[in-house]
Amino acid sequence: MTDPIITHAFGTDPEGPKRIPLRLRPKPVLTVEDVANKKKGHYLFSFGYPGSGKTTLQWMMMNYLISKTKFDIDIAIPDNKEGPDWEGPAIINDWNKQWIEGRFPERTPAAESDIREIEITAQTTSGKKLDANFSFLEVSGELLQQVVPAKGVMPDLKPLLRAYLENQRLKFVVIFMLSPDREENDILFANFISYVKKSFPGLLDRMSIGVVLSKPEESLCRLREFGDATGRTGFTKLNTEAQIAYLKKFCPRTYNIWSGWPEKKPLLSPLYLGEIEIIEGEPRLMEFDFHHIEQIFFWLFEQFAGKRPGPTFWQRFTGWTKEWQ
Ligand SMILES: Nc1nc2c(ncn2[C@@H]2O[C@H](COP(=O)(O)OP(=O)(O)OP(=O)(O)O)[C@@H](O)[C@H]2O)c(=O)[nH]1
Ligand SMILES: [Mg+2]
Repeated sequence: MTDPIITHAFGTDPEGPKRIPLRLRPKPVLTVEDVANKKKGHYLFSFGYPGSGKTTLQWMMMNYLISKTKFDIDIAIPDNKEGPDWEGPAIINDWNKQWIEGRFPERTPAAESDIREIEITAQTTSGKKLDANFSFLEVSGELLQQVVPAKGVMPDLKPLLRAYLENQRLKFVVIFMLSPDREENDILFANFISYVKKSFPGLLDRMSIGVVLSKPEESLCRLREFGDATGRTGFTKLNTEAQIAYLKKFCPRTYNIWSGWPEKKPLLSPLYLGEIEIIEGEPRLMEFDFHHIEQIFFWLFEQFAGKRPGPTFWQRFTGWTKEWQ
């Protein structure tokens, strides 16, 4: 197959159009039009300040899906306006290489044109036969914090992000990434909900929410240091009681949003990744732990597919559930 001729990449050429090698062509970029034309889709939208662990959640989830064999995954190569978009598989390959070395993924670049979408189909390989199709976005927290109004500054989101939220055929699972190093988390999350209510009527009905406590070791230290709303400090682990105490103390408006959500079970979970060591000033994941990410993924899967992965009736009946514990 010959390369198509591209004329616009390096300006006009008086001698006629040139062939441009694949590696020098402009990257296909997701456009507002692409997003507005989407006919359907389930989106995981991780939401939080820069550095709150949004990419880390998605990186951990993808490496869990790749490393464990409970799911067979397919990464989509969508046909966008500019041609086939290979960015999804390229990002996952990078994350997989970083995973092998225990390195965390890089911070997401902050321009609107840096927003990326990755679409996955995950099929169970054992237990109940289920599959889920969903996408997630790689967006910098710099762009998300624009939903907070200030004196003389209206809340806003970039047109590409608005295009997702405006498309009534799409459904969302929003995960609030609650990192212990930002006091203003509550302001960000509560203002996001106000912004959605005001700007996208009906969207909350197409949305599920979850709260993930990233960096759980530091979160527990913070709860022990400052105490819960009643002054209690003697928490020894970040169990459900401690997570709720943490939310009530440090994110009271988010707690009310979470506890009043008109859905049976909005997620609340810490995300412990495993053993982290600082090597030459850089954090490295030396030993990984998939327990939390697996529970988070099962919950996500249930939001997307309507059913939770697990053993079949017969496997439960005969006690053959080891793989799912
Ligand atoms: N100790 C610890 N560090 C973590 C954990 N999760 C993330 N980090 C660190 O936090 C850094 C930032 O995390 P990211 O996932 O890139 O944050 P982000 O929300 O995607 O940030 P932006 O893309 O800038 O919006 C990582 O590179 C890690 O160094 C965790 O569970 N424990
Ligand atoms: Mg990021």
